[in-house]
Amino acid sequence: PFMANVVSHETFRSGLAKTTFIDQTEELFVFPAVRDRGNKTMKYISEITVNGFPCVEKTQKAFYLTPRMPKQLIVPEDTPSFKQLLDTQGAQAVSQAVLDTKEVLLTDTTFRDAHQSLLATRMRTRDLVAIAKETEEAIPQLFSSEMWGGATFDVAYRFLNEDPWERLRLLRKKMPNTLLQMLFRGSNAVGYQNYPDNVIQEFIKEAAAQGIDVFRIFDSLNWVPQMEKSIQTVRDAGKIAEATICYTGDINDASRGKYSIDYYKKLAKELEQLGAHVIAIKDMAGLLKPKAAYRLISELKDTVAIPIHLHTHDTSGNGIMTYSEAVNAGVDVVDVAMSAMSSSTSQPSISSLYFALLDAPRAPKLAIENVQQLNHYWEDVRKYYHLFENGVSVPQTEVYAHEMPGGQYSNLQQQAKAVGLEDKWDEIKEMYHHVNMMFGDIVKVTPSSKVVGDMALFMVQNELTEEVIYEKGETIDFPESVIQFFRGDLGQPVGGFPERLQKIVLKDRKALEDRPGTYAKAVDFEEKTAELAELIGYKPTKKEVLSYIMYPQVFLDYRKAYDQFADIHVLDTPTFFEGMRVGEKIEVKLEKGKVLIIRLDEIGQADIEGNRVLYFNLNGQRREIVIHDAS
Ligand code: 3PY
Ligand code: ZN
Repeated sequence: PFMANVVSHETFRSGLAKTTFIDQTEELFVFPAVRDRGNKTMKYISEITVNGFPCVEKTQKAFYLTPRMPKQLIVPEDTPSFKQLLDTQGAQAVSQAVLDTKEVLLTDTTFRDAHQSLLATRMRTRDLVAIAKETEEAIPQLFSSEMWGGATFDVAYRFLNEDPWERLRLLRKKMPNTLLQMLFRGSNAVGYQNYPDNVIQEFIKEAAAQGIDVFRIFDSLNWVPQMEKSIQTVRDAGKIAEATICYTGDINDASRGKYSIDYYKKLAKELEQLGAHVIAIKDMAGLLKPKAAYRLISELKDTVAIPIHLHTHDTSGNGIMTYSEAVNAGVDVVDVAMSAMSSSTSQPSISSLYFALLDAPRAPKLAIENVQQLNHYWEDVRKYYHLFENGVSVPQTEVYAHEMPGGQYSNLQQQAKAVGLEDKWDEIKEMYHHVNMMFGDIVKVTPSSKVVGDMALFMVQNELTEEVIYEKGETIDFPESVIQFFRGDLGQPVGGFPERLQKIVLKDRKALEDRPGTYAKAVDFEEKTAELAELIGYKPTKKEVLSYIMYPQVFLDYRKAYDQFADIHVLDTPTFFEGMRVGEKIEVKLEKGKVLIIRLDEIGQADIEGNRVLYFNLNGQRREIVIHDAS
């Protein structure tokens, strides 16, 4: 391609080329494939520059510092690696090693739940990968890094135009000695609905093969039959099955009798008997108060012989105190995040916990100087994501009343805004609590939390009260998610459905009483592969087929965007979210030795149809891109 570029170049053909022609003519080095990618990249940049990033208000692009990287990390003395232990001796050995560790162990959620709960899950792979190796070097004592699953899977495709499997591959490569952990929604996998058993099984097998070591498996109603198959599949794959109890209510509040200490003990025992290697307590809303934590952990430690891993959210501001009590009671592992990505709706801060437990018998082993250096990176990178901040920056103890999960708070706020109910937010939170009670006081976490949220929004929007629902329910069309819930599509809630309301919602539809998975027809993977190949024009990988089965339209839209814009995951984050300023120059490294140097020179006036021309300079050549201005 180089010679072709030379002989076809205007200057060369005109005979005016000097001996410096090759050295000084940058475009000779722009080859067709790169040129095509250059055009696609500029097209994306133009779209964002003119119309802004989807779902957020368009703003002037801010100026950012280059994130500070750790300068000099202290190399900790020989630290046993749980990852090596898993690979050489298996999950059982890890479980035993955790029990044998005197200090409390830590899971770092910065790569998953922290940004899901603070920044609408929008953290890009690029910003995770850039600090992954340093994270492993700085804190090799971690039990695990939670970096995949939950909402990150669909959000990567849906809003970031990137492939979540690629995130896993890259992080696996950068963190070979750390247990990588994912959040898995039992029969809902990484989706919002029930999938056939063979889809659940194939997904787990593939995730394990691609590098996931620890599977935190939960069910959104704490219904054990929905977790059984997943636990077994993880065990069969030789990985760590962390079976989960979602915590709701308050064990020390006698008026919430449904979720008593005995309820949780019985559940823990059942999960242990199903073969869990670890029990997770998932306090997704941050409702576990300090004294209750002491009691819950003490009694669970007496009930089961496997490690207990506690997860909370710091919404109330009491997270560190809850952990401190849990550590005193013997909890084995707790979830924390880098300070700059911690607190409020996220996990408590790793650094705060370190100092809170300093000199305590079970203080975690950490080189705190290393942690603080990593934190500088996060202080700077978080600024890139200011468009997605949820506005909660101070403790909110009203979470004890509404019980909304950390990850749902900002989502529901967005949903409310979208239907013009922004100013009714306080009412919606109250209604959320009220709906929970109407539903019989259920466990609220994805996707059951979404059902409660949808119903609360529906009632506020239509000015419905509980009384009206009981009186006129026959004539009301309830939201689809509410109908599905009462039909048993998500499984059975603790203590069953409230019958009267169920009848009103379902009208003459029939409800399931057993596991939806027993009725779901197995997916024919060969057929799906052929179907997808037809749609995308090449033979998809197993990973792509799984993504397509779980999110057909989202996956196809992602492929379409990929064809249009190529791999825009290589763009720096400020440009990805905010486009370019006139006069700005950026560098885009496509791969080794292939760099696009892009300068935006001018944005033309919109023509009568609303189209604008953006004038770029790409590696020394003038380029124009036409974009429709949707404003
Ligand atoms: C998820 O399922 O994504 C959650 O984080 C639930 O807390
Ligand atoms: Zn969480």
